[in-house]
Order: sequence, then C-alpha cells, then structure tokens
Amino acid sequence: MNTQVELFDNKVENDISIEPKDWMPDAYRKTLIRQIGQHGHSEVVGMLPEGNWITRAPTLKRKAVLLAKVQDEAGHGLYLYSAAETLGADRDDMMEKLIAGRMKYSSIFNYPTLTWADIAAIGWLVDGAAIVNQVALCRTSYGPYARAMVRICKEESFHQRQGFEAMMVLANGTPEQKAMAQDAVDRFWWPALMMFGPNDDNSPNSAASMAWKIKLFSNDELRQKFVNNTVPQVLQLGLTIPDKDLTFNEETGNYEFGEINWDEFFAVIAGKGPCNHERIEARRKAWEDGKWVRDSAAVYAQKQQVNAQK
Ligand code: FAQ
Repeated sequence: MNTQVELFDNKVENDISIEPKDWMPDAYRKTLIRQIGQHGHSEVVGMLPEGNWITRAPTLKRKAVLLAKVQDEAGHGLYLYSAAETLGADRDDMMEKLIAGRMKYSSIFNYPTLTWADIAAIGWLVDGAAIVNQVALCRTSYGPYARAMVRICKEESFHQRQGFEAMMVLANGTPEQKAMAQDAVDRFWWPALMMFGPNDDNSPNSAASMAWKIKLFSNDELRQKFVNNTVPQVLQLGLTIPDKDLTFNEETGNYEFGEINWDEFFAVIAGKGPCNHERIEARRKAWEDGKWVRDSAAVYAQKQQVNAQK
C-alpha cells in the first residue's frame, strides 16, 4: 500500500493538483501559507500607492479605470486570503502578523507614487512583473492557489495594458509629460526587477518550493523573462532604461542587465524602505477602524445560523 508521502509525491510528480483535504507535508503547508499570505498582503498593500492618486487622476475616464483597478486588487487579496484559509491559516492572525512586521508583502509597494506617471508605471511595469510570476503560478501544485491565479491573471493583463496605454499617452505628450514618464521609468525600473526576489543562489526557499512544484521557474528565470518582454516596450515608447550595462545577447536572445542593488532590496524587505512605516500604519488604521464591521458581521452570521435552525 502506498504511504501518504508516496501518494503526495506521485501527485506532484504527475502534475495532479494537491487539494485542501489531501494529506500534505507540514513544511509544504507552511511554505504555501507563507507565500500565499504574503501574496495576499501584497495585493492589499498594493492598493495604497495607487489609491493615493484616485482623487487626483487627470480625467474622469482615468479616475474610473483607476478606481476599478484598485477594487480588483482588493478582490485578489480576498481570493488569496481564502486560498490560505483552505490550508488552515487564520485571516485575523495573518493580518496581525502583517501589522506586527512578522509577515512580508512585496517590496515594490514601499516606494512612493510622486506623480501621475507613477500610476502608469505601476500598471505597466508592476502589473507586468506580477503577471510574469503569476502566469507560472496558474500551474502551481496547490489547486486553490492555481485556480485563484487564473482569474487574477486575466485582470492583471487588463491592468498591464491600461498602464502601458497611460504611459504611451504621456510619452507622446508634451516635453514635460514625456519627462515625467521617463522619471517614473527611472524610479520604478529597478524596484520592478527586485519583485522577483533574490538571485537564485541567494534564495533560501527556492529549492524546496521547486521540488514541490509550488514554483515552476526560478526567480532569475522569471526576472529575465520580464526584462526580455519589457525592454522592447520601453524602446517603443521612445524612453530609456536606467541601466548602462543593458545589452542584447544575440546568441541567447536575452537582454543582459546590470547588477541589482541588493543592499537596497534587503533593506526594503527588512522594513527600511521609503514607505514601509506609512504602509503598515495605513493597514493598522484600516484594521482597527474596521473592527466594528467585522464584529457586526460575525454577530449577524450567528443570528442567521440560529434562525436557520428554528
Ligand atoms: N518583496 O527564498 P526567496 C502584485 C522574501 S502582486 C518582499 O526567493 P520565495 C499585484 C521572501 O518572501 C506582487 N519580500 O522566497 C499588484 C523570503 O522571505 P521569508 C506579489 C520578498 O518565496 C500590482 C525571502 O525574501 N507577488 O504586484 C521579495 O521562494 C499592482 C527570500 O526569498 C507575489 O507575491 C519581494 N519582492 O520567492 C497589486 C507572487 N522577494 O518569507 C497592486 C507570489 C523575496 O522567507 C498593484 N510569490 N522576498 O521571510 C512568489 O512567487 C515568491 O514568494 C517570490 C519569492 C518570488 C516573491
């Protein structure tokens, strides 16, 4: 008879998804809760830099699109928290860990959105980077995570295109608008590359996550794919990339890029980025201010249950 471990290993090997009621190793469950929880937190914290511009969007159309995009990100957070709950994680506990600095969220959301062009850059570059990572996750080994990703990717593709379109308008606009577009690319390019995590030889979670097929591609592979996708787009916009070492390698077909500032990356994920404090304070306030809503919803649900049993 097969042991639970053999059954699990067989499923992973044959690309049969692992479902909530299946047996799974504790470490697999733990790493998924860590990654899905952080991913959910990223979506929710990611609403803050964009939310900063909802009242200042340049036209009604841009405002309506931005509002819809920010709402989409909230929805993504909710799918992801639900996926983490199927593993036994508790949503309140994840939220409290985020606020206490014991759970991470994506480094990219610790940078400020100083101009309207930053909103275009987030849609185009940040959603663009998120998609490269998330398309791969549509085939991740844990079923609820993979299924959440399918829908999220569809929405992120729209986000990416609207960001590119907003950037195209600026890049083809007045000299001031073009300069604003370039400034946003200059500030967001490197942080977007950092979204893929540390280099493969410095990524402690990768070996296990790849063996379990939680991750199907390494951090460096996905980062390269993003660079290859995006450099031609930057050039098409008539903008430049803030990397003097960027070259195209004819043999490999890859754009080779310069060294990422890893000191900056590790400082940001350790809580020392430009907006870490502000982001966590915003989440703390929302969590505390929303307590009465959560309490009321819980009492209402209890009453409904009692009524249903009458
Ligand atoms: N930021 O060993 P690895 C979005 C941490 S969604 C912060 O390589 P792993 C949508 C990592 O957690 C963006 N921390 O880790 C949107 C680990 O720390 P730990 C979010 C990072 O997990 C758009 C340590 O470093 N997407 O943008 C980062 O195997 C616009 C060592 O790293 C996801 O979360 C980072 N960039 O690989 C919303 C995708 N990188 O936990 C609004 C799912 C690494 O041991 C507006 N996640 N760390 O203390 C993943 O694919 C993986 O978790 C990686 C990291 C690739 C991010």
